[in-house]
Amino acid sequence: MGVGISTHEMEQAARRRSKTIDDGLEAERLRQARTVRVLMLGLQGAGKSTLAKQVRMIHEKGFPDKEKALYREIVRQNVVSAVLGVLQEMEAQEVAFDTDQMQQTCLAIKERLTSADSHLAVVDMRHQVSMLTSQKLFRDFMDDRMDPEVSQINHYLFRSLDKILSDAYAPSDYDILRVRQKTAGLNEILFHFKGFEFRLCDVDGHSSVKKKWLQNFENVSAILFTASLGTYDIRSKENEEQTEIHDALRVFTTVTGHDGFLRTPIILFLNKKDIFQLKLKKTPLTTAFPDYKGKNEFQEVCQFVQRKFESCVTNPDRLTVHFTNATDTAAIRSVFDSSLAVILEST
Ligand SMILES: Nc1nc2c(ncn2[C@@H]2O[C@H](COP(=O)(O)OP(=O)(O)OP(=O)(O)O)[C@@H](O)[C@H]2O)c(=O)[nH]1
Ligand SMILES: [Mg+2]
Repeated sequence: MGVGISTHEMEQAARRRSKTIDDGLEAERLRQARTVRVLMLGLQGAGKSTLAKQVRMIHEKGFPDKEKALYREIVRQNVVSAVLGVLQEMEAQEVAFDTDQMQQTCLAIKERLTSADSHLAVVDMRHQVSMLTSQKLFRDFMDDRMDPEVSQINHYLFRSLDKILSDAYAPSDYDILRVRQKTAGLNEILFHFKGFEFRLCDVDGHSSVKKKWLQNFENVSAILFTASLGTYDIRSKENEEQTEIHDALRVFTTVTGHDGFLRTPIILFLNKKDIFQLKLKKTPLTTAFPDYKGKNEFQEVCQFVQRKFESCVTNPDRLTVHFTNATDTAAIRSVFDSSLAVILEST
Protein backbone atom coordinates (compact mmCIF):
# COMPACT_ATOMS: atom_id res chain seq x y z
CA MET A 1 0.00 0.00 0.00
CA GLY A 2 1.52 3.39 -1.00
CA VAL A 3 1.98 6.28 1.46
CA GLY A 4 -0.69 8.45 -0.10
CA ILE A 5 -1.80 11.92 1.07
CA SER A 6 -5.45 12.02 1.83
CA THR A 7 -7.75 14.52 0.12
CA HIS A 8 -8.36 16.04 3.54
CA GLU A 9 -4.64 16.69 4.08
CA MET A 10 -4.32 18.21 0.60
CA GLU A 11 -7.24 20.54 1.29
CA GLN A 12 -5.69 21.57 4.61
CA ALA A 13 -2.33 22.33 2.91
CA ALA A 14 -4.12 24.36 0.22
CA ARG A 15 -6.02 26.31 2.89
CA ARG A 16 -2.74 27.03 4.75
CA ARG A 17 -1.12 28.29 1.52
CA SER A 18 -4.12 30.43 0.77
CA LYS A 19 -4.07 31.91 4.29
CA THR A 20 -0.35 32.69 4.00
CA ILE A 21 -1.02 34.53 0.74
CA ASP A 22 -4.01 36.38 2.24
CA ASP A 23 -1.94 37.35 5.31
CA GLY A 24 0.86 38.60 3.03
CA LEU A 25 -1.59 40.63 0.95
CA GLU A 26 -3.23 42.05 4.07
CA ALA A 27 0.18 43.00 5.53
CA GLU A 28 1.09 44.67 2.23
CA ARG A 29 -2.29 46.48 2.16
CA LEU A 30 -1.72 47.73 5.72
CA ARG A 31 1.84 48.76 4.87
CA GLN A 32 0.57 50.64 1.80
CA ALA A 33 -2.10 52.30 3.95
CA ARG A 34 0.63 53.46 6.32
CA THR A 35 2.88 54.68 3.51
CA VAL A 36 2.74 58.34 2.62
CA ARG A 37 4.34 59.51 -0.60
CA VAL A 38 5.35 63.15 -0.88
CA LEU A 39 6.63 64.66 -4.10
CA MET A 40 9.16 67.50 -3.87
CA LEU A 41 9.07 69.88 -6.82
CA GLY A 42 10.58 73.26 -7.63
CA LEU A 43 13.10 74.93 -9.91
CA GLN A 44 16.83 74.16 -9.86
CA GLY A 45 18.60 75.43 -6.79
CA ALA A 46 15.37 76.21 -4.89
CA GLY A 47 16.53 74.12 -1.90
CA LYS A 48 14.69 70.78 -2.28
CA SER A 49 17.69 68.55 -1.60
CA THR A 50 18.72 70.72 1.34
CA LEU A 51 15.30 70.10 2.88
CA ALA A 52 15.59 66.40 2.10
CA LYS A 53 18.97 66.34 3.88
CA GLN A 54 17.39 68.03 6.89
CA VAL A 55 14.76 65.30 7.02
CA ARG A 56 17.48 62.66 7.08
CA MET A 57 19.18 64.50 9.93
CA ILE A 58 15.97 65.08 11.90
CA HIS A 59 14.09 61.82 11.34
CA GLU A 60 16.81 59.35 10.42
CA LYS A 61 20.41 58.85 11.44
CA GLY A 62 22.00 61.56 9.30
CA PHE A 63 24.95 60.74 7.07
CA PRO A 64 27.14 57.65 7.43
CA ASP A 65 30.93 58.12 7.29
CA LYS A 66 31.10 56.66 3.79
CA GLU A 67 28.73 59.34 2.51
CA LYS A 68 30.59 62.06 4.43
CA ALA A 69 33.77 61.04 2.60
CA LEU A 70 31.94 61.65 -0.70
CA TYR A 71 30.78 65.05 0.52
CA ARG A 72 34.41 65.93 1.28
CA GLU A 73 35.14 65.82 -2.46
CA ILE A 74 31.99 67.75 -3.28
CA VAL A 75 32.73 70.55 -0.77
CA ARG A 76 36.23 70.88 -2.26
CA GLN A 77 34.70 70.92 -5.74
CA ASN A 78 32.45 73.75 -4.53
CA VAL A 79 35.58 75.66 -3.44
CA VAL A 80 37.04 75.20 -6.94
CA SER A 81 33.85 76.48 -8.59
CA ALA A 82 33.69 79.41 -6.18
CA VAL A 83 37.30 80.51 -6.85
CA LEU A 84 36.98 80.09 -10.63
CA GLY A 85 33.59 81.83 -10.59
CA VAL A 86 35.01 84.98 -8.98
CA LEU A 87 38.11 85.00 -11.23
CA GLN A 88 35.96 84.62 -14.35
CA GLU A 89 33.65 87.42 -13.28
CA MET A 90 36.64 89.67 -12.47
CA GLU A 91 38.00 89.03 -15.95
CA ALA A 92 34.61 89.72 -17.54
CA GLN A 93 34.38 93.02 -15.67
CA GLU A 94 38.04 93.83 -16.38
CA VAL A 95 39.08 93.94 -12.75
CA ALA A 96 42.69 92.81 -12.22
CA PHE A 97 45.32 92.76 -9.49
CA ASP A 98 47.99 95.41 -9.90
CA THR A 99 51.02 93.30 -8.96
CA ASP A 100 52.79 90.80 -11.21
CA GLN A 101 52.94 88.30 -8.36
CA MET A 102 49.15 88.24 -7.87
CA GLN A 103 48.50 88.09 -11.61
CA GLN A 104 50.83 85.08 -11.88
CA THR A 105 49.11 83.43 -8.91
CA CYS A 106 45.71 83.90 -10.59
CA LEU A 107 46.98 82.34 -13.83
CA ALA A 108 48.50 79.36 -12.01
CA ILE A 109 45.31 78.79 -9.99
CA LYS A 110 43.10 78.99 -13.08
CA GLU A 111 45.28 76.52 -14.95
CA ARG A 112 45.48 73.94 -12.16
CA LEU A 113 41.84 74.23 -11.05
CA THR A 114 40.45 73.65 -14.51
CA SER A 115 42.08 70.20 -14.65
CA ALA A 116 40.02 67.01 -14.29
CA ASP A 117 41.40 66.31 -10.81
CA SER A 118 40.65 69.82 -9.53
CA HIS A 119 39.42 68.60 -6.10
CA LEU A 120 42.95 67.25 -5.53
CA ALA A 121 44.68 70.21 -7.19
CA VAL A 122 42.92 72.63 -4.84
CA VAL A 123 44.47 70.81 -1.86
CA ASP A 124 47.94 71.05 -3.46
CA MET A 125 47.39 74.75 -4.07
CA ARG A 126 45.90 75.52 -0.66
CA HIS A 127 48.47 78.26 0.13
CA GLN A 128 47.97 80.11 -3.16
CA VAL A 129 44.18 79.77 -2.93
CA SER A 130 44.23 81.00 0.65
CA MET A 131 46.36 83.99 -0.32
CA LEU A 132 44.07 84.85 -3.25
CA THR A 133 40.83 84.62 -1.29
CA SER A 134 42.16 86.82 1.51
CA GLN A 135 43.00 89.70 -0.86
CA LYS A 136 40.92 92.82 -0.23
CA LEU A 137 40.31 93.34 -3.98
CA PHE A 138 38.98 89.78 -4.31
CA ARG A 139 36.69 90.09 -1.28
CA ASP A 140 35.43 93.56 -2.16
CA PHE A 141 34.67 92.36 -5.68
CA MET A 142 32.48 89.55 -4.30
CA ASP A 143 30.64 91.92 -1.99
CA ASP A 144 30.12 94.76 -4.43
CA ARG A 145 29.75 93.11 -7.81
CA MET A 146 28.40 89.61 -7.29
CA ASP A 147 25.00 88.23 -6.40
CA PRO A 148 24.61 88.33 -2.57
CA GLU A 149 23.66 84.64 -2.49
CA VAL A 150 26.86 83.65 -4.31
CA SER A 151 28.91 86.00 -2.19
CA GLN A 152 27.37 84.59 1.05
CA ILE A 153 28.23 80.97 0.23
CA ASN A 154 31.69 81.95 -1.07
CA HIS A 155 32.49 83.75 2.18
CA TYR A 156 31.41 80.65 4.10
CA LEU A 157 33.71 78.41 2.05
CA PHE A 158 36.66 80.80 2.07
CA ARG A 159 36.37 81.39 5.82
CA SER A 160 36.67 77.62 6.37
CA LEU A 161 39.38 77.09 3.75
CA ASP A 162 42.09 75.85 6.15
CA LYS A 163 39.69 73.28 7.55
CA ILE A 164 38.25 72.16 4.18
CA LEU A 165 41.64 71.73 2.53
CA SER A 166 43.32 70.02 5.47
CA ASP A 167 44.07 66.29 5.17
CA ALA A 168 41.90 65.43 8.16
CA TYR A 169 38.84 67.26 6.86
CA ALA A 170 35.49 65.57 7.55
CA PRO A 171 32.47 67.71 6.57
CA SER A 172 30.14 68.77 9.36
CA ASP A 173 26.37 68.39 8.97
CA TYR A 174 26.18 72.10 8.29
CA ASP A 175 28.85 71.83 5.53
CA ILE A 176 26.72 69.12 3.95
CA LEU A 177 23.65 71.35 4.07
CA ARG A 178 25.52 74.25 2.48
CA VAL A 179 27.10 72.28 -0.35
CA ARG A 180 25.69 72.63 -3.85
CA GLN A 181 25.21 69.45 -5.82
CA LYS A 182 22.58 69.30 -8.53
CA THR A 183 20.27 66.32 -8.21
CA ALA A 184 20.34 64.02 -11.22
CA GLY A 185 16.89 62.50 -11.73
CA LEU A 186 15.25 61.45 -8.50
CA ASN A 187 16.27 60.55 -4.95
CA GLU A 188 13.88 58.84 -2.58
CA ILE A 189 14.25 59.42 1.17
CA LEU A 190 12.55 56.99 3.50
CA PHE A 191 11.71 57.96 7.06
CA HIS A 192 9.18 57.29 9.82
CA PHE A 193 6.88 59.75 11.52
CA LYS A 194 3.99 59.02 13.92
CA GLY A 195 3.90 55.35 12.88
CA PHE A 196 3.77 56.12 9.16
CA GLU A 197 6.40 55.39 6.57
CA PHE A 198 7.11 58.49 4.50
CA ARG A 199 8.65 58.31 1.05
CA LEU A 200 9.94 61.69 0.03
CA CYS A 201 10.76 61.96 -3.68
CA ASP A 202 13.35 64.65 -4.30
CA VAL A 203 13.16 65.45 -7.99
CA ASP A 204 15.74 67.51 -9.87
CA GLY A 205 14.60 70.99 -10.87
CA HIS A 206 14.91 70.23 -14.55
CA SER A 207 12.37 67.37 -14.42
CA SER A 208 10.08 69.26 -12.03
CA VAL A 209 8.96 71.47 -14.87
CA LYS A 210 8.09 68.69 -17.32
CA LYS A 211 4.33 68.15 -17.57
CA LYS A 212 4.66 64.69 -19.11
CA TRP A 213 6.86 63.55 -16.28
CA LEU A 214 4.33 64.61 -13.60
CA GLN A 215 1.96 61.87 -14.80
CA ASN A 216 4.17 59.28 -13.09
CA PHE A 217 3.35 60.70 -9.69
CA GLU A 218 -0.38 61.30 -9.71
CA ASN A 219 -1.07 59.08 -6.68
CA VAL A 220 1.06 61.03 -4.18
CA SER A 221 -0.37 62.11 -0.81
CA ALA A 222 1.02 65.64 -1.05
CA ILE A 223 3.28 67.94 -3.03
CA LEU A 224 5.99 69.90 -1.32
CA PHE A 225 6.80 72.76 -3.66
CA THR A 226 9.91 74.81 -2.94
CA ALA A 227 10.45 78.24 -4.49
CA SER A 228 13.46 80.45 -3.85
CA LEU A 229 12.58 84.00 -2.78
CA GLY A 230 16.20 84.93 -3.50
CA THR A 231 15.61 84.86 -7.25
CA TYR A 232 13.28 87.88 -7.42
CA ASP A 233 16.07 90.06 -8.83
CA ILE A 234 17.63 87.55 -11.27
CA ARG A 235 16.63 88.00 -14.93
CA SER A 236 14.60 85.11 -16.30
CA LYS A 237 16.21 83.20 -19.14
CA GLU A 238 12.76 82.47 -20.52
CA ASN A 239 11.39 85.99 -20.52
CA GLU A 240 13.70 89.01 -20.45
CA GLU A 241 11.01 91.26 -19.01
CA GLN A 242 10.66 89.05 -15.93
CA THR A 243 12.76 87.56 -13.16
CA GLU A 244 13.22 83.97 -11.99
CA ILE A 245 10.54 84.27 -9.32
CA HIS A 246 8.06 84.57 -12.21
CA ASP A 247 9.44 81.30 -13.60
CA ALA A 248 8.71 79.72 -10.21
CA LEU A 249 5.16 81.17 -10.23
CA ARG A 250 4.61 79.74 -13.72
CA VAL A 251 5.79 76.25 -12.76
CA PHE A 252 3.79 76.40 -9.54
CA THR A 253 0.66 77.23 -11.59
CA THR A 254 1.36 74.30 -13.93
CA VAL A 255 1.96 71.82 -11.11
CA THR A 256 -1.01 72.81 -8.96
CA GLY A 257 -3.29 72.95 -12.02
CA HIS A 258 -2.15 69.55 -13.34
CA ASP A 259 -5.20 67.27 -13.81
CA GLY A 260 -3.76 64.54 -11.56
CA PHE A 261 -3.03 66.96 -8.71
CA LEU A 262 -6.22 69.01 -8.53
CA ARG A 263 -7.16 67.63 -5.08
CA THR A 264 -3.63 66.99 -3.80
CA PRO A 265 -2.61 68.95 -0.69
CA ILE A 266 0.17 71.43 -1.48
CA ILE A 267 2.78 72.57 1.00
CA LEU A 268 4.63 75.60 -0.33
CA PHE A 269 8.04 76.45 1.10
CA LEU A 270 8.98 80.00 0.16
CA ASN A 271 12.63 79.36 0.79
CA LYS A 272 15.89 81.31 1.13
CA LYS A 273 14.17 83.96 3.23
CA ASP A 274 17.63 84.89 4.62
CA ILE A 275 18.84 85.76 1.11
CA PHE A 276 15.57 87.58 0.41
CA GLN A 277 16.01 89.72 3.52
CA LEU A 278 19.60 90.50 2.54
CA LYS A 279 18.72 91.47 -1.02
CA LEU A 280 15.74 93.63 -0.06
CA LYS A 281 18.15 96.04 1.65
CA LYS A 282 19.56 96.95 -1.76
CA THR A 283 17.01 95.90 -4.36
CA PRO A 284 13.32 96.80 -4.00
CA LEU A 285 10.62 94.23 -4.69
CA THR A 286 9.33 96.42 -7.53
CA THR A 287 12.28 95.08 -9.58
CA ALA A 288 10.18 91.95 -9.96
CA PHE A 289 6.68 93.26 -9.26
CA PRO A 290 6.18 96.85 -10.48
CA ASP A 291 2.59 96.61 -9.17
CA TYR A 292 3.84 96.43 -5.57
CA LYS A 293 2.87 99.63 -3.79
CA GLY A 294 3.85 98.77 -0.20
CA LYS A 295 6.99 99.46 1.80
CA ASN A 296 10.18 97.53 1.20
CA GLU A 297 9.82 95.87 4.59
CA PHE A 298 10.28 92.15 5.02
CA GLN A 299 6.87 91.26 6.56
CA GLU A 300 4.83 93.34 4.14
CA VAL A 301 6.80 92.15 1.14
CA CYS A 302 6.39 88.51 2.23
CA GLN A 303 2.61 88.90 2.45
CA PHE A 304 2.53 90.29 -1.09
CA VAL A 305 4.65 87.45 -2.50
CA GLN A 306 2.55 84.87 -0.64
CA ARG A 307 -0.60 86.29 -2.24
CA LYS A 308 1.03 86.02 -5.68
CA PHE A 309 1.64 82.29 -5.11
CA GLU A 310 -1.81 81.75 -3.57
CA SER A 311 -3.46 83.29 -6.61
CA CYS A 312 -1.90 80.55 -8.80
CA VAL A 313 -3.85 77.78 -7.06
CA THR A 314 -7.35 76.66 -7.87
CA ASN A 315 -9.00 75.54 -4.62
CA PRO A 316 -6.47 77.29 -2.32
CA ASP A 317 -7.89 75.60 0.83
CA ARG A 318 -5.47 72.74 0.17
CA LEU A 319 -2.47 75.09 0.27
CA THR A 320 -0.20 75.67 3.31
CA VAL A 321 2.59 78.25 3.05
CA HIS A 322 5.82 78.53 5.07
CA PHE A 323 8.69 81.00 4.81
CA THR A 324 11.88 79.04 5.33
CA ASN A 325 15.63 79.00 5.48
CA ALA A 326 16.37 75.39 4.54
CA THR A 327 19.83 75.50 6.12
CA ASP A 328 18.41 76.27 9.59
CA THR A 329 17.88 72.85 11.20
CA ALA A 330 15.99 74.01 14.32
CA ALA A 331 13.50 76.07 12.33
CA ILE A 332 13.02 73.40 9.66
CA ARG A 333 12.31 70.76 12.31
CA SER A 334 9.16 72.51 13.50
CA VAL A 335 8.00 73.64 10.05
CA PHE A 336 8.50 70.15 8.66
CA ASP A 337 6.76 68.35 11.50
CA SER A 338 3.74 70.63 11.25
CA SER A 339 3.69 70.07 7.47
CA LEU A 340 3.79 66.29 7.94
CA ALA A 341 0.93 66.54 10.44
CA VAL A 342 -1.13 68.50 7.87
CA ILE A 343 -0.41 65.80 5.26
CA LEU A 344 -1.48 63.03 7.67
CA GLU A 345 -4.72 64.84 8.49
CA SER A 346 -5.63 65.01 4.84
CA THR A 347 -4.81 61.40 3.94
N1 LIG B 1 21.29 80.83 2.26
C1 LIG B 1 20.49 79.81 1.94
N2 LIG B 1 20.94 78.85 1.13
C2 LIG B 1 20.11 77.82 0.85
C3 LIG B 1 18.79 77.74 1.36
N3 LIG B 1 18.22 76.60 0.89
C4 LIG B 1 19.16 76.01 0.13
N4 LIG B 1 20.29 76.73 0.10
C5 LIG B 1 21.51 76.45 -0.67
O1 LIG B 1 21.17 76.51 -2.05
C6 LIG B 1 21.93 75.56 -2.79
C7 LIG B 1 21.01 74.74 -3.67
O2 LIG B 1 20.17 73.95 -2.88
P1 LIG B 1 19.66 72.48 -3.31
O3 LIG B 1 18.91 71.96 -2.14
O4 LIG B 1 20.75 71.70 -3.87
O5 LIG B 1 18.64 72.87 -4.48
P2 LIG B 1 17.69 71.87 -5.31
O6 LIG B 1 16.34 72.48 -5.33
O7 LIG B 1 17.79 70.48 -4.79
O8 LIG B 1 18.35 71.97 -6.77
P3 LIG B 1 18.32 70.86 -7.98
O9 LIG B 1 18.76 69.56 -7.43
O10 LIG B 1 19.28 71.42 -9.00
O11 LIG B 1 16.92 70.84 -8.51
C8 LIG B 1 22.73 74.76 -1.76
O12 LIG B 1 24.05 75.27 -1.74
C9 LIG B 1 22.04 75.04 -0.43
O13 LIG B 1 22.91 75.01 0.67
C10 LIG B 1 18.33 78.80 2.22
O14 LIG B 1 17.19 78.83 2.69
N5 LIG B 1 19.21 79.80 2.47
MG1 LIG C 1 18.40 68.74 -5.62
